[in-house]
Amino acid sequence: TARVEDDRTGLSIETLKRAFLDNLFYIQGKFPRLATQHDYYMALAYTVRDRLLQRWISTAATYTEQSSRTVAYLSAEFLMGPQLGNNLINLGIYDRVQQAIEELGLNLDTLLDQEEEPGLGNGGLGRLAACYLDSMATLEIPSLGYGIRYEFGIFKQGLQNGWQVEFTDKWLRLGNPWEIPRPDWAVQVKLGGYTEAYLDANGHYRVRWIPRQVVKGVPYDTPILGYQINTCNTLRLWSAQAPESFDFEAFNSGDYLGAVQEKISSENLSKVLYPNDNVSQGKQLRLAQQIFFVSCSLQDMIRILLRQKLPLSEFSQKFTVQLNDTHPAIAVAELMRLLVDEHGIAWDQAWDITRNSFAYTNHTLMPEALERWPVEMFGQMLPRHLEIVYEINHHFLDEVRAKFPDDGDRIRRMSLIDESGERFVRMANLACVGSYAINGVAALHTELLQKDVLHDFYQLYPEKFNNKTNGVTPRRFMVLSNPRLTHLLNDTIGDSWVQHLDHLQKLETSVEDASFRQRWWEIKQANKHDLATYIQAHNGITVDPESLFDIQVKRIHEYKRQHLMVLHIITLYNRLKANPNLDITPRTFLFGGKAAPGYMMAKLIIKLITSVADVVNNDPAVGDRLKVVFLKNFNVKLAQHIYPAADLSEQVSMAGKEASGTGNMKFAMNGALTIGTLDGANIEIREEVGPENFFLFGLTAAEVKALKASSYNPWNYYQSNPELKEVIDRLKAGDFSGGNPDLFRPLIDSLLSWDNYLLFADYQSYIEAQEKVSQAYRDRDRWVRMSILNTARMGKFSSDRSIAEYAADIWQTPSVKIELTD
Ligand code: 26Y
Repeated sequence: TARVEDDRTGLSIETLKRAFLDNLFYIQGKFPRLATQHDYYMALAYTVRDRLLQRWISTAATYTEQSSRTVAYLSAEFLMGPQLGNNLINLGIYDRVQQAIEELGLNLDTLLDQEEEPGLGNGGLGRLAACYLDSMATLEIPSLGYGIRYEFGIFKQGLQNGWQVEFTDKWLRLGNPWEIPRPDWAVQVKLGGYTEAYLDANGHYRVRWIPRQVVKGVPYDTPILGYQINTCNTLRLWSAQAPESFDFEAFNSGDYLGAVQEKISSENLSKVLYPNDNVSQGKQLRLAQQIFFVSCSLQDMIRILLRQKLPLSEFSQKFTVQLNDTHPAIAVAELMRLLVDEHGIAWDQAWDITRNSFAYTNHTLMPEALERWPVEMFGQMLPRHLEIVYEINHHFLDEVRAKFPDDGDRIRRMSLIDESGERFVRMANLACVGSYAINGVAALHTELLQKDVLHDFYQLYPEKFNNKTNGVTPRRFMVLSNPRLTHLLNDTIGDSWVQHLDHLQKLETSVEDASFRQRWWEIKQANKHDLATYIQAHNGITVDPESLFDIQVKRIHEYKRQHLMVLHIITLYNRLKANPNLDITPRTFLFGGKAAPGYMMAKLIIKLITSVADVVNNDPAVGDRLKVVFLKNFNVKLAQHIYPAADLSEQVSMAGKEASGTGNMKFAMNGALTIGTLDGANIEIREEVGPENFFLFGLTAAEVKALKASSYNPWNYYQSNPELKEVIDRLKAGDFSGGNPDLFRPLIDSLLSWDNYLLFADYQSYIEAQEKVSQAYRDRDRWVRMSILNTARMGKFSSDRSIAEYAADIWQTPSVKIELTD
């Protein structure tokens, strides 16, 4: 008798169709005549989730049986992007599902487009965490991602009259089929109140913390499947709730409204993601979010350890805890508290365990991003943690004094407490002291950490420092987002590159093959055509797919210098106005990115871009030669349409400011050429692709430092460079603001009087490099060769390589094979 495939695990087209219709009926409660496209999306998502669950359970069972050493990746942000398409790719059933869906008279792209992406991150740091989860699963490394289940993720960006407006991101409104709540594993987190000392039954001095408030953390799990492997790890996000017992008391005492208030204030903890990228505001609720998810996660790890019958002394053998920047760095004090206060372990032993458990990744050189909490606020919310921080500091400063006697300045700089004015707890210092490894995210960044930002810690603990250059997952950013290119690559060199990105090297011989080059060109054109269609639909602007697509997408920040690209656009515009018949390379300039809602200068940069777009796009003298487009609400979903369609990737930060960048990698993998400074990972990308295949400009980090030390004056550049002067003068005159000279004044004034990020110093070099870009693009054959070589040489920038290095050098986590049991 023919065996009927299981409805929940079978992968044949017939079974997939049956399971899909079943889920539509029994989960969505709809039948085809009433179902919306979103209902169909949900039915498909549940069909896929069932197949993940089978692998997930085998994985959990294996890890438990083997007590596998596990990475706990602690991050306040996970910018996952849509899940359905990625899971289809990793399950290896994309084509089959596409066929099944078509046979049912539906369209897979339409269904994929229904998914509301979980925007639980700001930008690079959060997206890196998501790429790393994919790579850890693919490399079969046991891992748990721990974070916050924000009810509202990063705001949705709208444009009104060219200005950014923010809308709440209600991503959970229609339900989230990918998560499974685990209320039985809920834990409690204490806040506020006071501490008191007591003697325990053995006469030992102990401290107990009497909190003012207790919040319940409920975990929601999302399965993270590796690429064509059975490993299915977990992303565990904590949602804050009021504990029943707590508001009950208030209720019984008659304070009903107070009880409800308490509930609201508890649930606030996981309400909304702070939308700041690279600036810390020191807000109390933000500190509460940090202790909330960190305490939940550490308690969860201890539960797992004890369930496996392992003693607490083996915490650091069972887990290695990666701190994604300082956002979870309070974990150092919290683990000490759990071990010493709650589990009765002696301080010295607890400190050994703690120091062997944590590793810290730094992501930024921006001074304003360094987190510091006013001691007053910290002590109000976390009275016991403040005592513990003081105690750690006491021991630590003794250690510093032993190695560097009579060096008061060093003590003041390294202390966990900043006492130069109002007192602050320094989270980077806490992370450095409490971790066995400290890493930067690109070679230059790690070097600058050692030289500047963390120099004192480097002198004390040189052996802790190491570099881990970032990477991105080729599954999402090539296979899923660029199917045309993927087919060509598979046809040409087979598909092993998806797991071994360095195999793309095999493409190098095809550079000489004219028909391959032709296919390469046609694929880029087709991708550009798709993006042009999107732009037409969303912006109402007609762009020419034959023009050079010149793109900058990332958070809006002065150090990233979106406005340098604007200076170039106005320069070209001025040239065309002066010489209408000028033969220039037609370009489409594309921008995308969100500004932090409180960052006025970033918002003004968006208004500048949209204002320049209005003038340039509507000037008949320009015709179709220049088009400027601001794509609103740049997120992972949109990013996946953009990278494959780029000719030129703009990576133009002031050297020494962008820790790594990861968009730079996504562009280059998809065959875009880069115009960039010697900053972050740009340096390593240029090394890999070859200087002849990269458009370099601008000062080096060392030159930036020297110029700033020698009292830089932007005014001199303005006076001595006629094209630059004309650009600024036109802005000043109001040529791009309907004659209003005030609109962009804050921006112009800042450039003319400080120019903190040296746009004027780099202007001429940038313009000249752009000239070379325009020339290169005119020679199609040469351009295509460069484009192919960029893709062929990007092997290093797979997040698989990064994660393999973390595993070997920091984590010491062997991979664990998962067999499917049914
Ligand atoms: C303090 C808090 C408000 C804060 C929140 C978010 C501080 C920083 C951030 C985000 C930082 C971030 O995204 N950094 C980026 O990390 C990427 C991954 O390592 C790098 O590629 C990128 O250069 C860096 O800016």
